[in-house]
Amino acid sequence: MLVRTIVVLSGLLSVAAGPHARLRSPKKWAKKPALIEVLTASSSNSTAFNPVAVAPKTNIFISLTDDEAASVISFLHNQTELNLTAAADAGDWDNAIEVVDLVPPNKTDALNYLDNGGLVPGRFALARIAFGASEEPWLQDFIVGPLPISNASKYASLDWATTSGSAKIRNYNADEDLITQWNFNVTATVADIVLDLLNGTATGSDDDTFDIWGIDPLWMEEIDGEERVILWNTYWRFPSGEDAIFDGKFSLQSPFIAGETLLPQGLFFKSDITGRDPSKWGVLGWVYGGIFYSTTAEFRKAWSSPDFVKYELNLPGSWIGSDRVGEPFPGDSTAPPVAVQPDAGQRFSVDDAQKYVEWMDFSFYITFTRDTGMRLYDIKYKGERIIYELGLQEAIAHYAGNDPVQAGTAYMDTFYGFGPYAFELVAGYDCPTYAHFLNSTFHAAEISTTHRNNICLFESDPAYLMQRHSNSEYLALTKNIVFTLRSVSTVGNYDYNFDYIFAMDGSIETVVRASGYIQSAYYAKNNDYGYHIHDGLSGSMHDHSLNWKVDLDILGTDNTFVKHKIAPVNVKYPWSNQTRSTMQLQRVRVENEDDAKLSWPRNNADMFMVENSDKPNEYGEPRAYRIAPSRGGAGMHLTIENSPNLLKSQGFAKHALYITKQKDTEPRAAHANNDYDPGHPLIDFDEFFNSESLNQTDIVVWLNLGMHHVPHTGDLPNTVFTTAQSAFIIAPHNYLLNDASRTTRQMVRIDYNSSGVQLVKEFGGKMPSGVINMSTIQPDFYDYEGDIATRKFPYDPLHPFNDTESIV
Ligand SMILES: *[C@@H]1O[C@H](CO)[C@@H](O)[C@H](O)[C@H]1NC(C)=O
Ligand SMILES: *[C@@H]1O[C@H](CO)[C@@H](O)[C@H](O)[C@H]1NC(C)=O
Ligand SMILES: *[C@@H]1O[C@H](CO)[C@@H](O)[C@H](O)[C@H]1NC(C)=O
Ligand SMILES: *[C@@H]1O[C@H](CO)[C@@H](O)[C@H](O)[C@H]1NC(C)=O
Ligand SMILES: *[C@@H]1O[C@H](CO)[C@@H](O)[C@H](O)[C@H]1NC(C)=O
Ligand SMILES: *[C@@H]1O[C@H](CO)[C@@H](O)[C@H](O)[C@H]1NC(C)=O
Ligand SMILES: *[C@@H]1O[C@H](CO)[C@@H](O)[C@H](O)[C@H]1NC(C)=O
Ligand SMILES: *[C@@H]1O[C@H](CO)[C@@H](O)[C@H](O)[C@H]1NC(C)=O
Ligand SMILES: *[C@@H]1O[C@H](CO)[C@@H](O)[C@H](O)[C@H]1NC(C)=O
Ligand SMILES: *[C@@H]1O[C@H](CO)[C@@H](O)[C@H](O)[C@H]1NC(C)=O
Ligand SMILES: *[C@@H]1O[C@H](CO)[C@@H](O)[C@H](O)[C@H]1NC(C)=O
Ligand SMILES: *[C@@H]1O[C@H](CO)[C@@H](O)[C@H](O)[C@H]1NC(C)=O
Ligand SMILES: [Cu+2]
Repeated sequence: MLVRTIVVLSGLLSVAAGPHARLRSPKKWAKKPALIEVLTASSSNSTAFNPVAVAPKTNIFISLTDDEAASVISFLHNQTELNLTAAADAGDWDNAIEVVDLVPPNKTDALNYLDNGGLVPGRFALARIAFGASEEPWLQDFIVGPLPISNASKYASLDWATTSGSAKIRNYNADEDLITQWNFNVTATVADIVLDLLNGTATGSDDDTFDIWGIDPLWMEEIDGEERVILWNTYWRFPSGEDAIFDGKFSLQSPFIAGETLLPQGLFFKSDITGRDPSKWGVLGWVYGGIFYSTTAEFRKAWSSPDFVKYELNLPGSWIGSDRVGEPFPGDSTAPPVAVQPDAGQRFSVDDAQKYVEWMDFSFYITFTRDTGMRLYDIKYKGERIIYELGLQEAIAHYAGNDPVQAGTAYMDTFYGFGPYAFELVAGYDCPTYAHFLNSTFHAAEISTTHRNNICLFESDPAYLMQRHSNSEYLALTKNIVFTLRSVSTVGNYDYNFDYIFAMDGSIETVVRASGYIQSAYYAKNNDYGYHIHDGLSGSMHDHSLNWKVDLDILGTDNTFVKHKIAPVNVKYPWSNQTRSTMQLQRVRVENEDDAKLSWPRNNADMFMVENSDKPNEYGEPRAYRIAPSRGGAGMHLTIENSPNLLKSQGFAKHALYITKQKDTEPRAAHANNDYDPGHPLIDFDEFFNSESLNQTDIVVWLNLGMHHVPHTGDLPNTVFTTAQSAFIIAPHNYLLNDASRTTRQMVRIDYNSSGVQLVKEFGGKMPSGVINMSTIQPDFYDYEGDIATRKFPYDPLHPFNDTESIV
């Protein structure tokens, strides 16, 4: 018998030292087994695995390097007709580069390179420029290239990647500094009222009590036959300051405290900010306690009257900080179970420079964009591409409320970007200490910012098996070791955790979870829009709707989306005279874009497949990948029908999923600049639908994850990931002839009879061995370094300008 040194850890890595099968005949079972034979199919070889991969092909999707970004910025500054000002010096009335990113290669060119030995596709940059030097300011996307910049490089408006036909979008929000000034001019007119009602000040000085901000996107309203740009603002209390002392016992984590979005104060004002001349702007009214006052004078008069109703204050306190409070849980003072990587050897390989990854039968390329953060390309399984592109498109958070700010809020978060906020992850918390980390870079405001360690890759044991079976003679057990790719973006108040989880059965799960602070509402008269969750506070109800592009390619690009329906039917059989109520499997092909806006069926009665109808398996069933909801509100979509806030920018958020024909001109379901003018978006997803055939052609699935979020007291101080998560899975379906996880060595068969275990069959899976020094796997939180930022214009790589603050 083999003698092993077994390290028994609690939790994820516990190694059974003896049989733990359920006891069928306890007395006999208790006997010592006569013979234990340990078979290993072949001795495992830990030195043979190389954790460093070499990408078989250049990562043609990889983000621009710092040098590429610098050369694009320099090139654009040389184009005198763009009249650019260096971003660091630019004001509202200048033209300046906002973002530089990659324009991914067209798919046909990419496939020609990846599959047919064709040329590396030309590399092109996206440049997003804000044109402020105009009475009618706008933003515009340009394509610049080919890279590297040479005399052959050109720039052109990136019109073909829009549905509007023009990469220009009006900016009605160009004068942010003036708007801030305007807000304080307005708040000055009611300073005495605010001191009385809210016990604080908003003057623009450092010791202010209140922050002033409001709706997003801006609202358009026809007034006297003219379209006006409307901004509703409200007062938010800064969480720091004297109020932070609560009961003389707790103090907030000042000055690092967050949580302003838990401190709405219930006073709102409406401004007309049309045009660039603030002398033409105006205050169009106030709201307090659900009552609208159309002028400041009217509001003041009401406030002075004795019957004016004042509502309870919403003040900070220990309830806002996320530090530990309360009696400790019993047993919680000892270290919890922890996962470790035995043999100090990771079982996947990474090409760090090319951001190429191989794990078991999977391989893929990673990229990172300013708008959407981490993305995956060319996901192959057993050497065959199954997904060309997988990544987030947009994340809507659509609020509702009795007040004009909550009713006016419908964030489209790519406007802020998932890239800028995908900060460094914390080993030991965000990811296991043994995870492999990657850096990512984005280029905004002519600064290249590298987030160190903001993507992690790791294997883990989810602590439930992939397979098991037992009878009175044996048990067969297979471990479920999964591989996760993770990144987290803290966009304002929310922290979005994105996971792509690969499993040995050939499935890939896409998971999004949200934590962080809710954006809440003042409680007064808000009962129909959320729960009363604290003094003066309502948990403002809202919908999260996050859209993914899933460009599946099953055995080539000619694919069809087929609904496999579990259908109730009445059948009369030749062997019976009675008609029976029963069910059947029905296949319904989605052959046209007209039929391609889908919802998850009632009772889960449809299984959705992406199949290659021309590539059946040996039993004649088309080989397919199934796409299915796997956690939480997968397939949920906006509750609000035809949102007046989002207008033509919400086409992808009305159904569970959509299928369209793949087109280079339709690379994205949404555009980060749609938020500037949602009624006239650059990309209106509805325009993708033009009755095109989807039969055995290159199709793209656009799928929504999200949740209807009605925050309750358990969302204070922060929403927890456990209930705020949503996921879909793709899994092989008649794709292989068996379950692919049978390939893993991490399985065991235990044969037994009433005398005890007679045979243990292993399959080359290695037991963890040796001794673990726990101190070597303790995270060092002082390693947390934050970002590296380098200014690109003027560009001096030898004397970098460093800035650790985040860039919007
Ligand atoms: C172990 O790896 C070495 C080096 O790659 C190889 O020569 C040897 O055959 C392997 N042994 C087994 C049992 O796989
Ligand atoms: C832009 O012009 C400057 C000055 O003429 C030159 O040094 C630089 O190489 C140019 N940049 C590019 C990318 O052409
Ligand atoms: C160029 O931009 C500046 C502001 O940066 C502006 O004053 C000037 O009028 C612009 N020139 C042209 C030709 O548009
Ligand atoms: C990519 O496709 C678009 C739309 O067909 C086309 O206008 C553009 O020129 C293509 N880009 C390249 C680099 O070929
Ligand atoms: C552009 O062309 C000029 C003239 O032919 C040449 O001197 C220069 O080196 C070229 N620049 C680049 C970046 O290729
Ligand atoms: C704010 O008020 C000051 C002083 O009256 C005035 O000079 C300034 O133009 C105002 N700003 C805006 C944006 O209304
Ligand atoms: C108002 O604020 C002052 C100072 O900021 C504080 O001392 C006082 O207790 C507050 N009053 C109320 C009713 O909260
Ligand atoms: C990430 O960046 C740090 C700091 O520049 C560097 O030391 C490290 O090697 C990078 N990591 C990878 C995986 O490239
Ligand atoms: C159906 O009913 C007919 C008439 O009663 C009878 O002849 C026949 O055998 C029945 N068929 C079966 C399958 O029971
Ligand atoms: C759809 O494709 C299938 C498989 O290639 C083919 O049999 C069928 O005729 C096509 N349907 C139409 C309407 O073209
Ligand atoms: C259990 O199996 C072993 C090996 O086949 C056999 O020798 C033994 O008699 C069996 N015990 C019983 C109780 O059947
Ligand atoms: C910026 O960071 C680099 C690399 O860490 C360092 O060498 C340099 O001195 C820093 N520059 C400034 C201005 O802080
Ligand atoms: Cu939420």
